[in-house]
Amino acid sequence: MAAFSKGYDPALVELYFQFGRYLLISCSQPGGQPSGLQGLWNDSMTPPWDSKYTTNINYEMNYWPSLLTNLEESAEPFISKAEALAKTGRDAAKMYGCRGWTLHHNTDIWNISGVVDGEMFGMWPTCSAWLCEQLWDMTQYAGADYMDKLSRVYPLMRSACEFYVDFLTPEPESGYLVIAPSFSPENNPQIPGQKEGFAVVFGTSMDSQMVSALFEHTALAASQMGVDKVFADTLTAMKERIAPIKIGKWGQLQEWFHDWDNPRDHHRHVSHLWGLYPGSIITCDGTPELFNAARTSLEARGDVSTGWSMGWKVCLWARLRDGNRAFKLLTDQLSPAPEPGKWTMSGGTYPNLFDAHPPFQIDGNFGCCAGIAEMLVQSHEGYIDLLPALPAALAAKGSVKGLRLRGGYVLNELSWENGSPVRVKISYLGNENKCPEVRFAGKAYKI
Ligand code: FUC
Repeated sequence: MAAFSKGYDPALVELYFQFGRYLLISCSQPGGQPSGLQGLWNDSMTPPWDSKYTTNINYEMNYWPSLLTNLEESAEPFISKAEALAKTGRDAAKMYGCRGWTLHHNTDIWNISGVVDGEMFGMWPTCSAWLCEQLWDMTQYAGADYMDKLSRVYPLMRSACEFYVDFLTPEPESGYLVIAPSFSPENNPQIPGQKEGFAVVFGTSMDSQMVSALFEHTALAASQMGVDKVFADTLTAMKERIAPIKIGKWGQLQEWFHDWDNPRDHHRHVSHLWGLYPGSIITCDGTPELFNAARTSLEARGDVSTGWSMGWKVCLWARLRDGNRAFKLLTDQLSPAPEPGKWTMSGGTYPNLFDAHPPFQIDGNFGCCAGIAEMLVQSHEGYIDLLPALPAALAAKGSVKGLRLRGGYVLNELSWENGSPVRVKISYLGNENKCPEVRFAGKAYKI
């Protein structure tokens, strides 16, 4: 591993990818608990962050590889915990006088849903939107059993939307609907000239992105299921009034409602880029200006950070179709971590290939695993994009088989030489003879 950054050994990338899959198989089985911060492997009675489920990035990242890398069974504990949280989360919604359910930045094995820890962490009331968006995305990998998968998660999505219908409030000057109070997870605006920091704000970009996406997808799900037409129309109308994603004075995708982003802010959370990844509302084809602004923001945020932050950045640079930068982040993460026991924000990997926050935190393994797959194939823009972010270090020759794709497809085989596909085999998870649109380097192919 110490030599990896000098030699780029593709076999280590393959080992690290398969190790991520192996870890997910090992720590998330149907009938068991979902993967916590240390998977299942916590040996302390006073573990880091109580060995719980931090739900403002870490818990969700643990499941980014589950459908994509063909480990659907591993997602069962994630789905069943969401069903439990949709019950306890009704108490959190009632705390705000709202219907439905929500969740804040942290939960545990008893599925607590209220505000916990300090105000810099706890006052974030939009986690039900993130969990439901991830459940929705999981259904998009289904083939012939799509309606079965959708009908299981739709009630959770609908109930979460009830919370936001009640919780959204008009911002006085613009009239845009915003989430308030809230903040952009664990970050605070560093406004030049403003002495005192503050964290609790309204209308953060992440909140607006996730709630907008949830309204759109829940309305779509309702129409696919032929239910809740009036409620779906309400969601569609309210979505149009939610504060838009904005581009600020230095060309950045704004993290805050106002143009407060500091280009020297290197915070580990990149929450305002949720819509680029794991969301799919900021795309090259669909929203090119936001796509470019997201790159500007990610560039300014910097590279080296905690292990999970670098895992997220591997995925983000892959979505930006910059394979070499994604690989650079992978190299930053696949470098020796400080000795165990140290608490820093420097990421890296321990000799046993476990991710380091530091200390040990398993989410970086899963973020990088998903990111490696994202370099090789993407399916979030309505077509299958082959080798969208293939790093030069892996371009000479390679192959992958068995990745799952949205639309109900399986990439049975993809092999490449000198950066171009030489053999592609795709099948549909059902009896219909469905043929997807397939692209490589921007050109469409019928297969
Ligand atoms: C969030 C992150 C920290 C850490 C903790 C478990 O608070 O900001 O870096 O990963 O979760």
